[in-house]
Amino acid sequence: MLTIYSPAHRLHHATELKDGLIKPCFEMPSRADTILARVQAVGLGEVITPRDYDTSRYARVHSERYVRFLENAWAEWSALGRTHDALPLIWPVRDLRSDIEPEHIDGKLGLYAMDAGVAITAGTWEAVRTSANLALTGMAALEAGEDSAFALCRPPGHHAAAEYMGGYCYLNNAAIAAQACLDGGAKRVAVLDVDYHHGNGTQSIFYHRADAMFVSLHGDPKQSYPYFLGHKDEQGAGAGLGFNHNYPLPHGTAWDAYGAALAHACRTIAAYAPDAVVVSLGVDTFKDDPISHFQLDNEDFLRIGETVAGIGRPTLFVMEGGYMVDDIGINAVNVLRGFEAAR
Ligand code: SP5
Ligand code: ZN
Repeated sequence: MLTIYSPAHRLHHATELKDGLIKPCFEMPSRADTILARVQAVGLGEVITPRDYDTSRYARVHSERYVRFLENAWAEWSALGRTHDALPLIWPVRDLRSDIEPEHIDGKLGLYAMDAGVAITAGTWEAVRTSANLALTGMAALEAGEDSAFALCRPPGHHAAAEYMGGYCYLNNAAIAAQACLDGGAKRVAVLDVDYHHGNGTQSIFYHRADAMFVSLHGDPKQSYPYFLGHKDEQGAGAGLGFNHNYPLPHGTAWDAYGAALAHACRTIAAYAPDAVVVSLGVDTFKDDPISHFQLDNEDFLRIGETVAGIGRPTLFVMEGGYMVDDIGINAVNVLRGFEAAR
């Protein structure tokens, strides 16, 4: 399987607000490099660098003003003499207005963030746009006839919606790639999200659409981040009704229940007959993940890959979460090896 990787991810190395304290971010550079080392150790296949794409490709799923904000945020923040990470500190909840973009960077950060897990640093934009380009390059490989590809994205993307960042995510790499697939002439695309956390951004982007199905297995939002989306009754709206499927699962979920839900999810996708499948590949479902609460072991990730292979469509894997760095390479590459073995 082809892997798309760039060392540009290292330009983003941030802090986050966690349990009331500013701490080093769990989403750290060693994650991607550990996965790359495993890809090379097992000889998964060729590793290529991404093509460059215009920001208009991101604006197919994000608003123009949001993309402009991401591009300029560090310059506006550092112009105030601030040299530490940029974090939001006020949010337009409920009846506050979000239609008028504030001029001050503190207002913009609040408008465009859902939480304080998305610090912006000097190198963030370069890493973020390169991460999206990895996913676009992966989708281009499928369009050129590859059966599958692995976009080793960092930072991740699935919490980012049309106009907000959150949960370590800035641009929604999976949604950008899925939209590129449709823009290339596909009729239907499906996104399968196996990250521990609900992919609220991807769901939001495609919620009213019938040409993009979103299917997610995740920790029940009553117990787990992102808390405010990901329930079973969210089934899409308008033309998109029936094309959004959530599988919220309780703390402690292990392979028996997880595998059954995944098999059901994959049958739902196969029945939709998408031209391509984008897998939001988080491995924070691992039993030793430091911020999550499922119980999958190393071998279970092989089974995830096998089950996804059964959908039988061209498949782009897009890296999302996973914070037990010691095992992240084994777990992510096990999904890809399980997939290949079953094809
Ligand atoms: C891409 C991705 O996986 N983003 C995850 C963002 C999660 N951010 C907040 C996590 C808070 C978890 N707190 C649980 C404490 C467990 N001891
Ligand atoms: Zn996650």
